[in-house]
This record gives sequence, structure tokens and C-alpha cells, in this order.
Amino acid sequence: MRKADFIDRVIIYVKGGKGGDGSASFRHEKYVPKGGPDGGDGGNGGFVFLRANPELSTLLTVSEKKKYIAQNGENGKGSKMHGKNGEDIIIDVPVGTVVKDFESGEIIADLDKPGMVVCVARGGRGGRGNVHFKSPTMRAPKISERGSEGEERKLILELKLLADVALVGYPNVGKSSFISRISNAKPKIAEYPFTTLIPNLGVVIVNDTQFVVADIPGLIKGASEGAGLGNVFLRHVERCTVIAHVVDISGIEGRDPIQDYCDIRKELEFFSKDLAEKEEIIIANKADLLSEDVLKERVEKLKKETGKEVFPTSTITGQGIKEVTYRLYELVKTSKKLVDTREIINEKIKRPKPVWKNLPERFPIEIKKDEDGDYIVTGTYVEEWAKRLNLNQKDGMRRFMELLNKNGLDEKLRKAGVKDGDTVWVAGRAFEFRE
Ligand SMILES: Nc1nc2c(ncn2[C@@H]2O[C@H](COP(=O)(O)OP(=O)(O)OP(=O)(O)O)[C@@H](O)[C@H]2O)c(=O)[nH]1
Ligand SMILES: [Mg+2]
Repeated sequence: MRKADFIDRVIIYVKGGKGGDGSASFRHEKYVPKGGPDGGDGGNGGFVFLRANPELSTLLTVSEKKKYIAQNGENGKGSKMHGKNGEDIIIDVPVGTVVKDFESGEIIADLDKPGMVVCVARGGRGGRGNVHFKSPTMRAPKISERGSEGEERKLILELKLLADVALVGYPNVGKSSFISRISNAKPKIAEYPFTTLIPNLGVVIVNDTQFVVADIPGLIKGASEGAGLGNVFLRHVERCTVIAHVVDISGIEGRDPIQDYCDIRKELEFFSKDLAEKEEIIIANKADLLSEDVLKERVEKLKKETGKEVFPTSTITGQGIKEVTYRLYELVKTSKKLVDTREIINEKIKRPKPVWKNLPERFPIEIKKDEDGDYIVTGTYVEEWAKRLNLNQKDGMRRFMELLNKNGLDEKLRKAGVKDGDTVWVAGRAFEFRE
């Protein structure tokens, strides 16, 4: 049994893989001197998904890494060979994770059902190989597209308050003392009622299974009518799998544990039928204040009257703490197993379409002059086309130049005063202007 910090907010960076580049290869056959184009397409980049996995209770495992970058698609190859798609990344998060965009704060998804999957970064599409560029005027096209970049973004993952075990019970019975014994939670503990005003959460790890325990304060008889802190915190109990009733078995403050259990149970029933049907155990706390015989007798009576499992404990001496924690772990584990996680994990994930933008053939071009007297050609689509086409390929460069001229490059340069021999920069490459 270990204690762990409750990780309920994590910032991660996600990026889809880049699409592979198309290939510009040509068929090589014996006795066929000039084979046709046979360059295959690049594979798509991998995607990044988030999946609500009911086995997890906190964002601890997600927080172990800051960056999640999916694999790139492979480049296309000769013989029309398609490059392999990049592998996806599936990040498992606990049910109840809310996903926000870091920049805008906008909520992207609320993974509140087991098995829910959301794509947070698409991979880029692979570029087409030269087989697609064959035309009557271009029989041997030395051209192929580059794959597009995957999406990238920073995400905030926030876990809604979701406990596996809810500690309920009258004020001053030792709920906060109990949670601070079994977890790193550090609630205020004092000898007066209503010390705790908001639920405290603690994380416990038993046999590598993490579960969250919540200390639900202020629940007393009449809570449904607003007594104590009312039942405002009961919605936090709705998602838990086990309810642990803490009672003061010593009766030192004049409390009757059986009556207390019945009162609280009634309040749960008032709140919802679902709550009343949850698994329950009773923690008979402050056992240190009783002699062994009296304790035994009272525990037996409590068991008989309620029909529940009763665990005598003392948060002062530590008696019984381990036993009850293991029992809680077993109950949480069993109920988690009822949801078939394997089924969720084996479920095939639907991929949306990879990132791909059809670039227009008509686009604006701007010319600027720098301090050296060189001309610089800019424009959003100028950059994008330069990225899409492989300018190291003969026909790739030709197509690029054709596009620029179609959109009035020559004219615009002349208007800007270009002269023979001047340097013109396009997409990071220098050209000499010739009349
Ligand atoms: N003798 C004895 N005293 C205990 C034990 N557990 C808690 N106490 C004492 O009981 C008092 C109340 O404990 P808390 O843990 O604050 O009780 P709580 O249920 O969280 O109370 P509220 O927050 O007011 O609802 C404190 O003075 C504790 O020191 C125990 O096992 N034995
Ligand atoms: Mg408390």
C-alpha cells in the first residue's frame, strides 16, 4: 500500500505525425530503357487520441510524459509502393477527464463515459507519387508531392472530482483522520464538528492499482432538507463505487453508531436510488477508546443490525487501517472489472480524415525589396506550395514557377522595378532575374 499525489491537472503537447512524401521514381525493367513513372504515395502520419479508461483514477500516468508525438508516415517508394502509415498514439485517461485547448481555454471534449475516444491531433496526409502526375504533356514526370504536417496543440487535461470510495459519516467521527492516514491528503483535523467544509481527495495505491478516496463532509440527518452542509456534496458520491460509512464506535460523544449509520443511509436514499444501491462497508473508528471485549461486542452488534461488513479501526494507533484499505481496494477493483476494459481497448478507433489542404491555383503574390536591393516574393500560398512541391525535382520546380507566373510574378517584379541580373528570393531560394 502506497500513497500518491492526486494529479488532477496536466498540460501536454500533442502532435500528429507528418505525412510521408510521394516518390518520383521510374520503372526499371530489363530491356526497357525508359520505364514509366512508378513512384507510390507517402503514408499518412499517425494520429493522437485520448481514451477514457475506467482502470485509471488520476492523471498520474499521463503526467509522466510532456510530449506525445505520433509517428510520421513513411515515404512512398518505387513500384507504386505506398509508404506505411505512422502509428497512432492512444493516451489513456481516467473517465471524467475534461480536455481543453491551452491557448483558447475552449473545451474540446468531456470524456465522461468509459471507452469514449477523442482525436486531439490528426496526422498529415501522405503526398502523391509521380504516377498521379502522368499526362500527355508530361510522360516522365519528375515530380511528387510532399506529405502535410500533422496537427499540433497544447492541451490542458483536467479531472473532474471523481472518487472511487466516498467516506461519509457524522461530523467528528474521524473521516479526515482516516483519509490522512491512508493517503497524502492533508485535511484539517479537529475535535469539533464541521471541521471539514469541502470534500478532500486522497489517492491510495495498492498492488499498482490507484484509487481515489473522498472525505465527504457535513452529511447529517436532515441533509436533504438542508441541515449541516446539506447534500451539496453528494453528487461527488454519485460516481464512486464504494461508500464507506465511518462511525464512532466508542460512543464517547454520546453517538449511537447504529442510529448514525441508519440516518446517513436514509439521506443517501433520499438523494438517489443509485446511491443507496452502491456497495457499502462500515468503518468502526475510535476503537482505541474501548476495551477489546466491549469493542468485539459492539462490532458484532453493528454487523448484525446492519448486515454490512464492519472494520474496527483507530486512526490514532493505526489498528485495522491496513485491513480496511485492502478491502476497499478489492471492492474497487472488482467493480472496475465489471466494465470490460479489454473490450474498450480492443475497440477499433475510427480515424477522421488526415490533414490535407487543397491549395488554390490562383493566389495573391506580394513583392518586397530588402535593404540589399533584392526582391522577395511572399504570400501564404507561395509558402504552402513550396512546401507541397519538392523543389529539388525538375518538374516540381517547373510546376512551382508555372504557378507563380500564372499569378503574375513576372509582371509584378517588373512593376517593382526589377532589372536583369537582380536577385529574387522565393521560398528561401535565390534566383537571378533574366530578361
Ligand atoms: N481516540 C481517537 N480519536 C480519533 C480517532 N480518529 C479521529 N479522532 C479524533 O476525532 C476528532 C475528529 O476527527 P476528524 O478526523 O476531524 O473528524 P471528521 O469526521 O473529519 O470531522 P468533520 O470534518 O468535522 O466532519 C479529532 O479530534 C481526532 O483527533 C481515533 O481513531 N481515535
Ligand atoms: Mg473532517
